[in-house]
Amino acid sequence: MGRFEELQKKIVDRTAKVGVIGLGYVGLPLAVETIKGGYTVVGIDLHPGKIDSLKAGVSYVQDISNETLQECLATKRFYPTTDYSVIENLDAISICVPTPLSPNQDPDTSYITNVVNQLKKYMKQGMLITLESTTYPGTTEELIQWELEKLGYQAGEDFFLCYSPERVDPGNRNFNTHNTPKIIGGTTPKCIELGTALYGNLVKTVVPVSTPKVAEMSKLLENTFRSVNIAFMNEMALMCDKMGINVWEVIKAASTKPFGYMPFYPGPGIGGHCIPLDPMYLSWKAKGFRFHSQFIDIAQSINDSMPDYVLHKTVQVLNLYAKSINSSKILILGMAYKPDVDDLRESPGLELYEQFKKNGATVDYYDPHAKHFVNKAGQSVHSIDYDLERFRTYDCMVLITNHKSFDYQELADLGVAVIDTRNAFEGVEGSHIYKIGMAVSVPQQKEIVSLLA
Ligand code: SAJ
Repeated sequence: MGRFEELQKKIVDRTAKVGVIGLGYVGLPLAVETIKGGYTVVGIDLHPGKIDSLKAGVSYVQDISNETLQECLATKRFYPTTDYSVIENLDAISICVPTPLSPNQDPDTSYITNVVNQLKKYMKQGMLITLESTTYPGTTEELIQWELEKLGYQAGEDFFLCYSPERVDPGNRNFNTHNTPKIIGGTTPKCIELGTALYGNLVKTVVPVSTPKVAEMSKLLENTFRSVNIAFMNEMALMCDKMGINVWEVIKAASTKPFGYMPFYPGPGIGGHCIPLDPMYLSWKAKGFRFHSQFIDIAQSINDSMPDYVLHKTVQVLNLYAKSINSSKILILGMAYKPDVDDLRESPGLELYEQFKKNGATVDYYDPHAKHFVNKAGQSVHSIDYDLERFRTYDCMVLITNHKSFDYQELADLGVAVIDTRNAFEGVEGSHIYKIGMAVSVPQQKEIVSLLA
């Protein structure tokens, strides 16, 4: 029996031992689905703390409950470890490690390369290797296939290689690893057949495509699509502000179109582990082909400029009350990068915190999910408590993240000037509520007096 047939049989009869490398918000849910699929799973992660937590049945991933984790441990088919040498006993591995950007916005594929170096030491012939980390088209071929073939192995014969982009949306209550269609591209038809067979036992729908590059590019298309459309809405907000039109009402009206339109919304900028980063992977790789993606570059510059616009809007509003940002007290409401998550990565709120401070304001924040962060000065900054009497003492409140748990009427009733960057206060009355994408007109002198009253 050849290597292909042997692995195919192990996938069908569930005797294949599967490794998941990288146990974060992508890898841990994938490990859980693989265990539910009937396989023995070895979870490998660099961080001993994560492994200890998993062994103790305590989840650190928002979408995996302790109960689910403990059920996995109870099957006696889940082995968390920091030891890469277990790879030599595995039949398949999925690589779910981070792909961040370097300080100068270039792809940082060092996590993938580190895994490949371990594979070179421990991989056994006949195994299926699937990369899931979001990355530029060509990564699977250049950083995995070519590296392993230097050892004399042949992809599609001595090992089988696929790329299957993660589509995990943390906090999404409707879509999860199991029910989100999974694209998978393989180096050869046999690779695709084995990848499709394994993932077909883990998730509801598998979408085979011809090559890893097609799969890599499809993921970047998905997220660049979002970045460009969000940037367009941000530009519409800037335009409507200049033209004295309410961008939120405009978007609401356009959203009534039942076809040929898809709503996106302006905001204080874009955060998270995907949208700010993924398009940079694509534009970086395209430049190597002397192709400069104007959409990606323009979208990045518009999205990155939004914190400056929110700062300007805050200065405008304080000015209405004859206040200077310097020595004002500002409260940021919501610091996480999107509603109802505790993730602060790339959150525009962090940039605004720094800008408000740089302009002499005293800045605090309240976020029931994202409890603390380390600012640029290296100081640990903690969310203040939900204390309405204390909230009244601020000169303005800047709503950055529209968590569902906020009581917007209660906050509006404080009478403190609000700069709303998400239209979170929609339907809440109050002349002291100002929104991005809407002009702030300085009232006539007598009106200022009443504002100050
Ligand atoms: N944002 C806007 N306006 C919008 C939508 C988002 O300003 O209209 C901002 C958000 O506040 C956030 C950033 O953009 O700061 C990214 O938001 P996101 O909704 O794209 O959330 P992410 O980063 O968690 O994106 C993930 C992605 N999932 C994967 O990459 C697997 C993305 O592909 C999903 O489409 C997205 O979740 C989703 O639909 O929620």
